[in-house]
Amino acid sequence: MTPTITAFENSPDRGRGLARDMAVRWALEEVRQPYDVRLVSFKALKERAHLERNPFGQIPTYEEGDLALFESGAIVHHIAERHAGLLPDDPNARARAIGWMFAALTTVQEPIVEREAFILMEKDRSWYDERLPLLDERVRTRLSALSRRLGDADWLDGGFSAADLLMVNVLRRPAASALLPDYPNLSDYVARGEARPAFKRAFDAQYAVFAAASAHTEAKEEA
Ligand code: GTB
Repeated sequence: MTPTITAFENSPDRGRGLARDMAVRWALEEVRQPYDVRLVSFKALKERAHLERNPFGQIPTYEEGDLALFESGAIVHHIAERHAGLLPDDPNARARAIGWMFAALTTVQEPIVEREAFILMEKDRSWYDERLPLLDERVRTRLSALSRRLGDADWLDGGFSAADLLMVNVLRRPAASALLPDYPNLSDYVARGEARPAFKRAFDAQYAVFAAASAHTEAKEEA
């Protein structure tokens, strides 16, 4: 059965593949599972039909037969459980990979999202210049530890897994990528993830949505 995911009809990231449908698209592409996409407007996110899919009124969601899921991490985990290739078979290695999935979405992502929200919402505040270095430092604490652990390995724990997929996705967020040049092995790690054919297919698919929406807007403006 072909799953259906949701994504922004008009993503504010302008086709940069930063919204969280990207992780789900990437996972589906890694396992070569075709999927349909239901594009949702900001207004529709908060309407009943979508709130039944996700009570928080967010994308991405995932529907497959009787199953409806929300939370990108849970969706990627589900895809990884159902298909070969995204989690190791060895039980201990699998448990560690799942641990790294949580680490990406909690320990590493939290300070990154905090920095991002601060830049977005408090740029004009008097305390901005004083507080930003503190938030930078919190992100750096995580990036330093991650960089030390990764060392010169290609991936977090053996072969590429759903954990790398989520971690690369987190490191691609602007608030992390701005600091990444100080961690060359992490920059290389992200580049390795982005070089995967499945990543490229996922990126192109989400970019096509942005390109179509832009063409539509331009045509309306010219009319
Ligand atoms: N924990 C949830 C998950 O991982 O699935 C978080 C989902 C989430 O944050 N969804 C966002 C959303 O639907 C879109 S991705 N927001 C609408 C709302 O809350 O009303 C977050 C996002 C949005 C935009 C960019 N960007 O423009 O760069 C990046 C990330």
